Amino acid sequence: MLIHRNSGAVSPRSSWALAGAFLATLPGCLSAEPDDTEGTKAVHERIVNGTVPARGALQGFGVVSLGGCTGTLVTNRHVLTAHHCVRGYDPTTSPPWAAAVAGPGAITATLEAPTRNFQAVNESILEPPGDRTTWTLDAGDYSLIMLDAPITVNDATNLFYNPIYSDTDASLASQNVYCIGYGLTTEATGMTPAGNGKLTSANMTIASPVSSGVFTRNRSGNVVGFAGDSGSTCFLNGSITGVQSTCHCANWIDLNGNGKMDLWGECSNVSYCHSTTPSTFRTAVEDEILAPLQIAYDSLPALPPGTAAIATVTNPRTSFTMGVLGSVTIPRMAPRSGLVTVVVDQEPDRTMCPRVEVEAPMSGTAVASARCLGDGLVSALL
Ligand SMILES: [Ca+2]
Repeated sequence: MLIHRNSGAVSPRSSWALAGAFLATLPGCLSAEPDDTEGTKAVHERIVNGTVPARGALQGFGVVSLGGCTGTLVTNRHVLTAHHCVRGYDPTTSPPWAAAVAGPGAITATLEAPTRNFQAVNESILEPPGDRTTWTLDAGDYSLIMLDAPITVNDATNLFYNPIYSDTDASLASQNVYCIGYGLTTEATGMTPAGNGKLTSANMTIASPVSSGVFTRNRSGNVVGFAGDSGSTCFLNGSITGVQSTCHCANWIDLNGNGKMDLWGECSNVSYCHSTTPSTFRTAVEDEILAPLQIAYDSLPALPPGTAAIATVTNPRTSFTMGVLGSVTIPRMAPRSGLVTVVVDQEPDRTMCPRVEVEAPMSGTAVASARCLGDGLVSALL
């Protein structure tokens, strides 16, 4: 057997200290060089001692597996995850960030539904501002994946939207949140490496205070994030609160006897995890995913200026009423890939206005335009 417990030339205590110095900032993600030692996929962070849901029971949260990391659908075609999940990160190199981001098709997002999985791959990736010399873990460790096709959620391909928490970062302090991730669920024990990754959820508390773009979730009730949960979020009242970046391994077992800690398979105790806060990514993500919405109805025959036609406008993010005769463009309004519907509830007298459905494009403006017809024309056309 090649398995040893706290063995090797280096004493466990000094190894622990050395490891600790590194571990506080180590991400646990697929793209950060999986470790195949002893057949272990040391990887990615995941919830320990959480709840395993029935298959597909959590699909409405839009949490996807990224094959070693976790992501969260913001729309049917956008996945929020950690930056180190889309660009390799190796703390032993300088700079630690890999030269290239994952190319198109390199990352598969998988959503578990009750009877099958839905998948799509990355078409492009939005990275944080900066470059290899300025990017960091923890604060600012986020990316947005644009998928090549929509992922079906609750039987629809264009109705999904996960809002990003809109209040201040500081207001997250002490909040109880609902966390979902695909990370490992068991820590290393005795002769068994950490592993058993699968979709798991848990209620956790955000530590106080929240500042500098980072929040912490401490181990509590023996529940804590772990490798493979990287990129995952926790929900508060249905909103995305953050993106998990790093976890701290407080103790480990030298299962392969090489005198050093091999993440994450040898980690026997995770004490806390860090997430980047909404303020670090909210604007960049919303700029990317929210299309301007132009609504323009005219009429035939032309109606006098000031004639009202009031419509209900609905998209996956919001619903509101507005006058639709004439043309107006509303910035940052329609989730891209999402369905916009315009239903005219109050038509001008003796006029019929059609309902419009349009899918917001992945770039450019979403346009909902139509023509209201006077009743003389309607009967003539019929
Ligand atoms: Ca080892």
